[in-house]
Parts: sequence; C-alpha cells; structure tokens
Amino acid sequence: MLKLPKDFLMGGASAAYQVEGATKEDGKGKVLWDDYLEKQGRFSPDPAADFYHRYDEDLALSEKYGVQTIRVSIAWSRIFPEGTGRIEPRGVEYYHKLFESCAKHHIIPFVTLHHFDTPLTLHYKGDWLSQEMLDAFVDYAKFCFKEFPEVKYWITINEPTSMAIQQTVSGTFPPGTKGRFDLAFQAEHNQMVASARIINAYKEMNLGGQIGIVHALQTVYPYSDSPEDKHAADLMDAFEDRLYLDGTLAGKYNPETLSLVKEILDANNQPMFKPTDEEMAQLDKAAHQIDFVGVNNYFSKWMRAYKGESEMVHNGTGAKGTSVSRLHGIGEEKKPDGIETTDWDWSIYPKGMHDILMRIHNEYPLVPAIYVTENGIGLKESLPEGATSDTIIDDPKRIDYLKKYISAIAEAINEGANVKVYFIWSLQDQFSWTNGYSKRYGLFFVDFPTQKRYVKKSALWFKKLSETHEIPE
Ligand code: BGP
Repeated sequence: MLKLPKDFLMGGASAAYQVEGATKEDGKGKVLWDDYLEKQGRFSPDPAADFYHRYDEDLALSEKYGVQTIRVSIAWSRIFPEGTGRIEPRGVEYYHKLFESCAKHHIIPFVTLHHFDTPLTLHYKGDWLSQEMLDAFVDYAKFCFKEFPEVKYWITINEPTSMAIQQTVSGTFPPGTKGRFDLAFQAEHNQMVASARIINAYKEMNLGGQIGIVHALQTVYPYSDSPEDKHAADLMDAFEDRLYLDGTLAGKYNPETLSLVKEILDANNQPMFKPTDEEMAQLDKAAHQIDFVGVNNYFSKWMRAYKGESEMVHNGTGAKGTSVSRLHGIGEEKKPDGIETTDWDWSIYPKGMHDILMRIHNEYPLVPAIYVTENGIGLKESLPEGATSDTIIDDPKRIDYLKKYISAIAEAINEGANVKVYFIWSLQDQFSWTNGYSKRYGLFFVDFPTQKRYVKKSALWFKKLSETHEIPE
C-alpha cells in the first residue's frame, strides 16, 4: 500500500469569488466578473456557497473530516474597493474573523492574493497589461502582509497563464478577447514580475512565513511519434507550462523556450514581449528566495500538428465531446483512443501529475518544495430525494479519481520529489467561472438554493487518508 509522509498536509481549496457570494455587501468594490456575468446572464456569483457568512460552519466540517489546511483567497476589492487608495475596514475585519476561525478549528490557512478577481477599476486600466495595476498589486500585497501576520503561507497569484490565455486567446474570461497571443504573453510576463516583486518585498519584511506562486500545469504529450506532433507538443508546453516554470523557478527564460514562444507569435504575426533588465533582475532574485511552487494539475494534453486557423469551443455545460482546441501556430489537441475523460472533456491521467512533479524536481532545483494546490474532478451531482441532514452523497468517481492521483503523487515522493501538501479542488461545491454551478468538485455538497451543506463519501475517504497517511483502497 502506498503511503504519504508523516508530515504531509491534506487540504481543501477555494477562491473568494467562487465561494463567498456577498459581492455587494460591506462595501466590496466591483471586479471584472460582476458586470460581465450580469450581461451574459448565464449565472450569478451570488450567493455562491455563501462562505462570507458560513465560513465557520465550513471550517468546523473541515476539522471534523481531516482537512488540516484550507486554501482561500482574499478578495482584493473587499479591502481596496477601487483597487488602490481607500481602505474598507469591514473587508479587513472579515478576513481577520476568517483567520480567527481557522485558528479556532486548528486549520492552517494558505492565502492567495489574486485569484482571477481583478478590481474593476484596474481591469479597465488594462488589468495585468498595465503598470498601474502591478504597482497597486504590490501595495495591496504589502498591506496584507502587515495586516495579517497570522497568515504564514502566502500565494502571490493563482495561475497567471490561465488568466491571461482565457482573457485574450480563448476569450472565455472577461474582457473576452480572442487570438491575441502577444497580449497573453505580455500579461503573463507582467504577472511573473508582479509576483517576483512581492516575493522579494515579503522576504525583506522578514515575517518568517512562506511565499510562492501557483501555476496551472498540464503535462503535454505528442499525439504520435512524428516529429511534427512532437514539435506541436513542445510549442504547447512552452505556451502553457515552460515559460512560467522558467520565469518563476529558474529566474530566467531559457533561450529554447523563448524561440518556441517567438515561433508562435511569428506564425500569428504578433510581436514578442520585451522584458527589461530590471524585470529580469526581479525574477532572478525571487527564484532564489521562493519557498514553494503550487501545482494545479487536473488533466493532461496530447498535441498534433495543425496548420489551419485557430478554433476554440469551450464545453461549459458538461456535454461530453463538445470541446475543440486548435491553435494556429501551435497545434491541435487530440486525445489518443482509450483516454478516459470527464463530462467537461478533461482527461483523467494521473501519470501526468507524476510527470509534472518529477519534471519540477529534476529541472528546477532552486525551488525547495512543491505543494499540489489544486486537483480534483468536476461531476454532475444532485441531492437524493428525501435527503435529510444526515444524508451522505455517494461520489464513487471522485474517490476513484483521488485514489489514482494521490497515488501518483506518492510515487513521485518516493522518487525524490519534495511534495508536502495536497489540496483537493474543492473544499465545498462552488461557483465555476465558465461553467456555473453544475460542475461540482467539493468534498462537501452545497445545495445551491438553500446553501445547506451535506457530506460526500469522498470526505469520509479523505478523513481516513488524512489520519492514517495510507492511501485507502
Ligand atoms: C482552476 C482555477 C479554479 C477552479 C478550477 C476548476 O484553473 O484556479 O479557480 O475553477 O480550475 O476549473 P473549472 O471551474 O473551470 O472547472
């Protein structure tokens, strides 16, 4: 039987906008999603899981079911409603109460400073493409470091790549721009610089905690052994993984990575981003001080050569087999026969988790530790008829998924990777940015009309693992 190390922590993850609800309460400023979602009319972020009012209940459940740590994010616009300047004391107070409740329930908070929720004022100024946004972000981060000394684990930014790609390449995040690889690379570079500036500032403040960044990392494989398919996989890897591993964990961009990036941009007739010496110095300094990298891994990708125009169709409803991803200058995603997928077309491939952990271990020796900051499976689930508060929701597919992925993590640890923490996405069912409420990930079921919580069987499985560190059958 595979085992996890004795000091390994088991956690549950969330993000402010996906759980809190209360988007108009206590002086919170608007974020990029508010008007966008209202206009789209598909789903509302209110009340989501109503975590703003029910955090204590969720933390009590967490304690009961062996969740030792939770990943939450601070909603920047609760504290600075306009992104900068005026401070809203009710927002500050809310996070103090949340961290107090964590302490009461013996739960360690890992706190993300930016999880896809740029304040609207700064979004309109260019979001991650604007230097004003970067400066405001550094000020906000320093404020949080001083205000919340009880937090000992900080995450600068969640998934710079998925934010940028979805904002300006696939157009699934606001403002919904498509096909602008140049803007995505520039925004990603800027996020890495912002993250580096914050890491360097945090270390200067000598607060004794840990700080790192979280990346979305999908392991990319070629569809076949042909040189063309292998090259498509290299391009996709540079686009989604390698540039960010280089920038944040090596502190410099490998020339080979940059030439792959340039090839993508040239094919799309778009200009290359131009880092300054000062920015590169910040990246280098931060890579030598970063305490951990957070890995979000759910699925892997297979690429084959493709010469046509870009075409992307997002499966946002769970209608299996409807997603399309063909990127001009990169390639086409195509899963080999026999690869299992979820209803949202995400592959289930635990080896991809193992391989990404080993790659970081082998190729990025500066980073001291790896934390799996998100992993889990989105499923369609409903409350059985006649459910009472004791009803336990049966979710065998989630247990199976967790067993396979956590075993893959245990194997990587046995091979030398320094993986210390695992966060399931997600702690409780929550709002999914482009899929609404039908894609459930939680250990705890949330009945969305009433926001009442129910335990899932996976929570019982999780508790056993957390207590014994043996991966239960
Ligand atoms: C990650 C995000 C999370 C979360 C998760 C699941 O990329 O950091 O915020 O949403 O993916 O994705 P989805 O909600 O699209 O299924």
